Amino acid sequence: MDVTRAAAVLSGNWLGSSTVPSRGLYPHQWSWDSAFIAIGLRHLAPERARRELLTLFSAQWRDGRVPHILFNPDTPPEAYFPGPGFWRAGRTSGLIQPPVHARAVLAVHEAAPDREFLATLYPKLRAWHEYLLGARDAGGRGLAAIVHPWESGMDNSPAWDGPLARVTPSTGFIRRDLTHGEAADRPSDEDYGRYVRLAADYRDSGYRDFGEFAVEDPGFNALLADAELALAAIADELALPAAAATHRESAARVAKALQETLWDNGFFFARDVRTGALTPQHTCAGLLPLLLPDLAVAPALLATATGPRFGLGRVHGVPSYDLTAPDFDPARYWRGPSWTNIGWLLHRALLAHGEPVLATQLREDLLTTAATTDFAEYCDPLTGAGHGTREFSWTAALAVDLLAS
Ligand code: 2M8
Repeated sequence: MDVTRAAAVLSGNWLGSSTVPSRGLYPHQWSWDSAFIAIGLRHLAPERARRELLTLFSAQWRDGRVPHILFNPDTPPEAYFPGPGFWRAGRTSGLIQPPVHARAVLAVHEAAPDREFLATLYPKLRAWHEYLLGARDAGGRGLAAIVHPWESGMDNSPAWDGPLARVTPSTGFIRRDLTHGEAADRPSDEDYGRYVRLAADYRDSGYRDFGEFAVEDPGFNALLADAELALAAIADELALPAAAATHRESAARVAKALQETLWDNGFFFARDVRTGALTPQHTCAGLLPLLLPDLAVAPALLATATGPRFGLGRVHGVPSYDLTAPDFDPARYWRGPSWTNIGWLLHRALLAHGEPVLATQLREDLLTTAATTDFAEYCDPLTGAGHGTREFSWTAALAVDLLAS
């Protein structure tokens, strides 16, 4: 893959102080996208990588949450729904996304050391994690709960079908995503109606209450434990050894809660906090605890990753959903296709668990697919065909990072 093409995608999507995931479908700044984008940008333009993250954290709420969208004031309000008017939260939405930011901040610093950048972001990252481990512990199990499928980053995952079934879909709004995306690649109208209903109810509660949807997601919480480890490394860099120890203890607590409460029969499943039951679907979120270096069940989880359900090493990328499930769909949003960010995370996880051959194979495949699909948002794991929008920022950014690794 040619790094200049990936760099051109990132420059084309740069707005001056942040990067849009894509010019058409996602014309604002998204939280976890920005973290992945910074991880790539650090090799091309560290100043832009730092700016990307500083801009996002300039929108952090007083309660510590980092909003999932920071709206660009120059983008017309009708370009994306639900836009700023819907959320009634100033320039942001009121939801969150997975906490991959500490890992990104550390990575940016490692590529281009800047103590001031670390010192500025450390307290903000701490407040962010404290919000997740405090206000979001809906189940009292030491895990953060998400209150909307969009908070998982895996919006349309089949794991949300059960909890979402309780939600009455909203009607009477205009979807903007279908202007840019194929209907067969995107969530159904009914699911979209449920997303809008949940977001409106949460907004009307003042962004405080746990409503009909409250879920402990293994992907979100594995990323939180990984983020606490990154924060520990940041605290070490800042010569704060006591704080570093606290972050390591916190990472260990989340990892323990994951293992004790979401691991069942060889896999990590999401828990529906309302019913207390685990959701039965095998999704790629259940593979993310492999990021944790001391994971006792790593051999069993690796066996599932390379077995028939995810076919790691025999398919393109990491399928977002169980290849053997009757409702596996290779093209529809988070219900089967492979996404570069999940592949990039699994690449790291494979290296951490002594699987360098599989990691190299995955890396080669991610780079080839990024190039052949014009940096597609996601791809068919069986054929490698691109789906969703093209010139997608995190596909380009993470390809840059894989090239440099
Ligand atoms: C997708 O989510 C947004 C809502 O946040 C959407 O569908 O409009 C997801 O793939 C999410 O993970 C991603 O951050 C976002 C922007 O790329 O798009």
